[in-house]
Amino acid sequence: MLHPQSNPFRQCITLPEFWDFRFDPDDLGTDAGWGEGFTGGRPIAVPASWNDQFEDWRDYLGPAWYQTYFDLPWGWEQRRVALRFGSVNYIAEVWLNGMRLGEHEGGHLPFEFDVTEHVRPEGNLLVVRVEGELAPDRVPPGNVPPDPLDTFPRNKYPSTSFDFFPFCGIHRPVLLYAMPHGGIDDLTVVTDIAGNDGLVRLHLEAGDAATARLILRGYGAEVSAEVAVSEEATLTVPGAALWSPASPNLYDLTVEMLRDGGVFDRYALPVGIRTITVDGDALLLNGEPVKLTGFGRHEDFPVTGRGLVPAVIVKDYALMKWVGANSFRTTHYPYSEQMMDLADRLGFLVIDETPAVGLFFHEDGLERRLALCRQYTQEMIARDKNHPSVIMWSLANEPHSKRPAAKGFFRNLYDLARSLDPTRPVTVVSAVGIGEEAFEFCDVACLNRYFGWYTPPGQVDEGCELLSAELDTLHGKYPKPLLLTEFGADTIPGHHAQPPEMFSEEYQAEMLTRYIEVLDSKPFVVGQHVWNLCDFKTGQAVHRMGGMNLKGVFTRDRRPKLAAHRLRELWGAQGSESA
Ligand code: GCB
Repeated sequence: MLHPQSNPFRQCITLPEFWDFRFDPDDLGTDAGWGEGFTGGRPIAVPASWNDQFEDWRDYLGPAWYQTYFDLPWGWEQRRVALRFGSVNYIAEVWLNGMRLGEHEGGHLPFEFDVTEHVRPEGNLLVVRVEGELAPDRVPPGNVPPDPLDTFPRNKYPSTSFDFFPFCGIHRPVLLYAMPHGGIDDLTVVTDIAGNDGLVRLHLEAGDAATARLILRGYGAEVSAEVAVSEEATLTVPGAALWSPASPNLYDLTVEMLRDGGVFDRYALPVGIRTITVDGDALLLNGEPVKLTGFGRHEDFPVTGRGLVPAVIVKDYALMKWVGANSFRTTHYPYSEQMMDLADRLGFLVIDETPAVGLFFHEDGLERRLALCRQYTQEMIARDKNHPSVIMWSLANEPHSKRPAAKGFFRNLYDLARSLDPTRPVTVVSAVGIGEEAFEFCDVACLNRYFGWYTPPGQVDEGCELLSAELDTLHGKYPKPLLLTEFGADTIPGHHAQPPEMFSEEYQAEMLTRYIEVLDSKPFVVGQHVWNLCDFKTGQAVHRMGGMNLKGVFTRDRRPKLAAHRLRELWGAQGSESA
């Protein structure tokens, strides 16, 4: 699924930043015909969650309605026109000029409608009903009955089965875009290395049985080819400048569609030539072992909630560079396309995770949850397959996999991911550890651990011994690369204690330091991701002071705690990027 772009053949506009908005707590809107337009709305910002924009509606997750008007830009009447939503959490139902276009389930991934037949030159009315209730047969699930097998039930309000606030609303831009009829629909790029040559394999999908011209430029090279649309094409780049965190080299690929001797469509894509493979215990980037340092993170910021804030993205990359991180996991859902584009440019390695967090395996609703997970896996790979920064797909975070159904569930998803993308390793991020049967077939094992925090609390020494022993046991059973994808401690900024004690800045710094010593001592551990880059909003719970998870090494407003300075020493950051 290509991200819309503007050039002489395509045009993309963003719909306005203020829409009309109504909460609908009694769910009257559908029967009252609000899809054809409603009155009495108040202004709301798009993109942004609704929860923090108004007083008194923070915890409201039920139905709400958005509407906006737009005119078509000049010259669009002859074009194919589509309407694209970057992310709406959780269910979106969409009407254009009173006509229901359809609906989409699941936040964090884009969806679009071909509206060529329904748009008017002017006075278009777009209405969206959004609803984000928590339910056991949704993914991620909520309002799940307690599981007797769960040794650490954590009650929260709202009752999520995950540890972040269930923000609702239109979270990423809504785009309207025009393309030529019969133009480029999709493009898949896979890169490889042969000696000093870079190989760029392309598969193009387009409406017309036409010819395409491919041109790859950069680093003194220009390679081109003309191919029939359905054909696989390979461009060979002699002496290729490979993509890596140290040198995030990106070539400019231009695809032009040709008809009657002229160009009628064009799409440009940055291409990073690199390989990512697993060999024994090692993760290899361009054939060389790579070790990941970095974080889990959240799309989370005051007032805007989970809405896209480009300045926060830039800031977070600057913070990650400053501490010496080279990677992150998109915990616990795919991040914005803007975030992924910058990962390519700035040379970050990304473990791209579906929104499947907190899965459980009671028979009730299981089939529906599997269907949703398959949908998310497909949508995520379709969206992100061309990013050199994406080095791994994560099918889920911390599934409650102690029931037998879990193994078949993940085998199904693993096979799907590998069939859609045979080039990248696939993983499941586990809190279960040795009993995580998906580790048998996953290419890499990812583990989250909080020894010295939740259990045993306050004891870093014991925690590190447990960690060390468990890593060895896991690796003994699953001889493959292992990543510690979460470890950390809640920390109140400004709270100090000597000797270190829980919630003090010293405890967090100490715990991370000691964990990193253990991880560095195990050659099969190829990655260390601290939980979390920044403090973030959660529901209310006894273990979530002020409705916040405080495991950030930066505060929610991005100020460093002691641990951020410590990581900078440990990970050897050379200093922030020059201006
Ligand atoms: C985890 C979860 C993460 C939580 C974290 C915690 O294992 O994956 O979503 O926020 O623990 O702080 O408890």
